[in-house]
Amino acid sequence: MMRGAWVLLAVLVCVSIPRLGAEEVKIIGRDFAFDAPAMLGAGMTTFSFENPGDVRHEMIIVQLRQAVTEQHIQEALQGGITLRKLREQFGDGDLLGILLAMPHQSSAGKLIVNLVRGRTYLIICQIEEPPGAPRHNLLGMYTTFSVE
Ligand SMILES: [Cu+2]
Repeated sequence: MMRGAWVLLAVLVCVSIPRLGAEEVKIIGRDFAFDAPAMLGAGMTTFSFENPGDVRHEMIIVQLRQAVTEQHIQEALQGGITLRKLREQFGDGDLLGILLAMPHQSSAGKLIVNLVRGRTYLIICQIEEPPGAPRHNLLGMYTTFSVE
């Protein structure tokens, strides 16, 4: 009887544990472009970030509002929009998270995001390095991916 209860408890615990990080996706931040998939599946997704370049990079993830495209983002960035304004104008909610990676290293942490089917997400780097350089997104360091 007691043994049966323990088995039942073990089954319940296993069933109720969310599948955190079931899908892992590596984003690569080069000097100065992202290598990222154009399409990802919905659900919990673990992002890691690798920097093979010679300067520090970050990857910020933002969920975009419906009907916002990479073209909108490109035009806004070329117009000199700040990240805050970009998020307010085109983002759906706050930033989802940031990963940072030093040159020739991977980020120390990972980022788990629950990707929503039918939505588009922006990945962007705002860093200005070396000193005096333009923000990396102005050099091409942004991209979008869609979730199916
Ligand atoms: Cu960068």
